[in-house]
Amino acid sequence: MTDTTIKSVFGRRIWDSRGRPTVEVDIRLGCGATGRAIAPAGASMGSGEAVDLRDGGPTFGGLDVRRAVSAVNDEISARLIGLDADNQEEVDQAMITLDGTPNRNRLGGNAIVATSMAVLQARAAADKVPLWQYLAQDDDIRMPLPEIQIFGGGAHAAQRVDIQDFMIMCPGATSFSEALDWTAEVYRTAGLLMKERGCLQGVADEGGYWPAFRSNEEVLDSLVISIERAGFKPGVDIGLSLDVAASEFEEDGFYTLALGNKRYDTDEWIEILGKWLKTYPILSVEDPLAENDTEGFKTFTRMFGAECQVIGDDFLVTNAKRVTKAAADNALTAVLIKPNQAGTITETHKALEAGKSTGLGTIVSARSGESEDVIIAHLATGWDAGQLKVGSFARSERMAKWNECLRIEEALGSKARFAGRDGLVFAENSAKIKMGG
Ligand code: 2PG
Ligand code: MG
Repeated sequence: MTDTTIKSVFGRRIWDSRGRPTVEVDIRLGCGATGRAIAPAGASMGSGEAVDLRDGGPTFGGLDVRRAVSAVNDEISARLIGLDADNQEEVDQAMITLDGTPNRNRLGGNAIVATSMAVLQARAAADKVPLWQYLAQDDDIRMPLPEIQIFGGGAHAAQRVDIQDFMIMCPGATSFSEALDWTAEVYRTAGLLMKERGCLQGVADEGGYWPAFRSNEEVLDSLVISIERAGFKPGVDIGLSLDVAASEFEEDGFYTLALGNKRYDTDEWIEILGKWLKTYPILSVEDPLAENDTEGFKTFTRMFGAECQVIGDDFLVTNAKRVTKAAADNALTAVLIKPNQAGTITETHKALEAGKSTGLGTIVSARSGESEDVIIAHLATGWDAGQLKVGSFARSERMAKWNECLRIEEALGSKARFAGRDGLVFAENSAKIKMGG
């Protein structure tokens, strides 16, 4: 019998993709297997998320994580040594109880999620198989439909435009690798377009082009032009996907656009989104309304849920109870799954299962602050999420995940099925979902 007892837990401070401190954890098991994981970090965050423990004070803008690293090396290590990594739920529950707060602010969401992910990695390593394979066991799995950012915005680009992520999806592709090929052409073409217009100003936090535009609509137009110029049919081969991240510009029930300098109530804002849905081939919209605007979510889904996938991110914060409730309310059609929002692997998996069992689409997602850690590529495939959101098609913290998926697709060989358009979940069986077919 393989000895999967946790023998050592070690935390260190390293640096994330924004040059900010973050927590890395190494786990070693009795059999000698090891696992490593790095905590990601968000910029636009839901108020119900597990929170990172940051040191405050003058260094690194108050973002240092020395206390979180100490929590790993002292309290968490003492509690976990001797537990069996085979029982992930017991390990995660031990950390939740030890922390004792509803939002992990004592030991730190960053300390706990990195430890939880590292334990899972070590457990898979004990079986000498890649993580995706350990998670899938004998289940049928699919390569996820990727959602890839072309232009950044919102909190990731100093609010230059209001919408946070302008992305594409390639449900018309026949494989994961073909979807990446198509995206590479669109991303390259978008760069050329920006250069031609004299507005190529580098990239935003997730590698998408910096949005030096005059309006949200101008970004949408540029996205469609880039798809066409790259040789694809918008709305047939490739569709658009938006993360509105509306909590970032909502206050007291009003949505205020920085560029238009205008304020809208929920119904007026939904009307604007509706116009965009009519004008552009949009397949998916994340957080169209603010996290506390449940009625707005319901109205939006009732009006447009059959035309586009409606994803909850800040609204659901990868919380199984919220997912189940929102599904029962018909407030959306899909849920974003981020391990560091939930806090542990066990809670993340429960949120994903809550989504699947209530018929929602599931999208495993990176954060805007990332690293070389590729665990989400394994979770998206091994748990058969159907969709994966990583950021753009540039910068190694993003490409590492896409490239890991290519290796998984290769390892699956002839068994590699692409989720493609089936990964997307609309409110009803809509015509749009047939695009590319
Ligand atoms: C999101 C993510 C990724 P952040 O809102 O979905 O785009 O951003 O990590 O800043 O929350
Ligand atoms: Mg989001």
